[in-house]
Amino acid sequence: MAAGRGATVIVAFLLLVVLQLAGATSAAALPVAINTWAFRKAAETAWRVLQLGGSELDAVERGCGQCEIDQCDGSVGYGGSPDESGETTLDAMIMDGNTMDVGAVADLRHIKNAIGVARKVMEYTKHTLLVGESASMFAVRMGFPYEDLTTQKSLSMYSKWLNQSCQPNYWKNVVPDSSKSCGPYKRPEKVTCKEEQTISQRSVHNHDTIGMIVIGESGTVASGTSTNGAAHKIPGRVGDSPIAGAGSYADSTAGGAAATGDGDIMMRFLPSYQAVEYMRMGTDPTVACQKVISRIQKYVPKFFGAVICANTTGSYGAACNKIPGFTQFHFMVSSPSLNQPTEQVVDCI
Ligand code: SD4
Repeated sequence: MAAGRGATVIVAFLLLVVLQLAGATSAAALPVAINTWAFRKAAETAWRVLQLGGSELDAVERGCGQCEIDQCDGSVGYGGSPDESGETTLDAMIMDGNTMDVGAVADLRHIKNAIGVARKVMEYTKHTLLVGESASMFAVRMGFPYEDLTTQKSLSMYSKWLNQSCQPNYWKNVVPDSSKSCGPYKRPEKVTCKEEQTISQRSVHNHDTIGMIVIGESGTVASGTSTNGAAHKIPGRVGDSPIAGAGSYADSTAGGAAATGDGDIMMRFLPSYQAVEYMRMGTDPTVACQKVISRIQKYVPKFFGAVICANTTGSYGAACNKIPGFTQFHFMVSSPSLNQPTEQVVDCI
C-alpha cells in the first residue's frame, strides 16, 4: 500500500517535471522580438518596453524610434541619405497583426520621428499612407516638431556626390549620360536602352532599414520599419519600407516579416507578405525567408537584400542574397531563452 502510494507520488512528480519543461519550452519561445541588422539599442528598447508591459505595437514603435534617434548606421532617421537636392526624407510603417491596420508615411520631410507619425496615421485617420510635405503637416497637427533634418554629415555627403559628377544616381536612358554627368536630364530624341546588370548601387555601407517584428506572449504580431531610404535618390522616390507587405507585414494568425535592402527591387515582390503566407502554410521561418530571397534572385540575381521572419510559435529566421561584400546578414533577437537581446547571423544564399 505504502509502496503503491510512493510510486504514485513519483509518477506525479515526474509528470509535474515534464509539464513544467513543456511549459518552459513554450514560455521560452514567446514573446519574441527580432530586428534587421545589429541595431542593439533598438532591440534593447523594444524588449524593455515589452517587459514593462507595453504592447507589441509600443515595442515596435519605440524600438524603431530608438534607431531614428541614434541615426542607426546613418540610414535611419535624420541627417542621412540626402536625395539629389540634398534633403533627407523618411519612410516608415507600423502594422497591427490583430486588426491588419497599417499606418505609414513616405517621403516625410522635416519630422524626425517617422514611425511615431506612422502610428498616428493608424490611430487617428482612416488612411493607411500619407506622403511628402502633407504628411509633415499632419505630423505637426499631431504634435511633432517641424525641424531641419540636414546635418553636417548629410551636407558633406551631398557636396561629395556633386563633386563626383553626381555618381551614383538612379537615372537611366537619359541625356546627358547619367553614368558620367550631373543633370538636369532629359529624355533623348531616340531611346537606346542600356541593359544594366551591375550589382545593386546600394552596398553594405549604404543600406539599412530597421525592420522589426514583435510577437507577444499571446501570439499577437506587430511589425514596423523606418529608414531614410536610398542615398542620392531622385526627389519623391519612395522605397519598400512604408509599403505593407513589402517593408514589413504582420498577421497574428500566421507571423511577421520585414525586409531591408534595395527597396526599388524588393518592393516589386512583396517579400514580407509572401514570407508570412509561406509561414501560414507551415513553412519554417528560415525557409520562408529563403524562398522569398530565391524568388527575387531569379529575376535580379545581384540584388542587395535580406528578410527576417518569425511565426506565432516564436520560431524565427532570416535570409539574404549573397553578393560580393555581402555574404552574411546580422540581426537581433530577444526572447526569454536568451539572457539579453542577442546578435545572430546567417550566411547569405
Ligand atoms: C529602401 N529598403 O528605401 C530601404 C532602405 C534600404 O538599401 O535598406 N536601402 O530601399
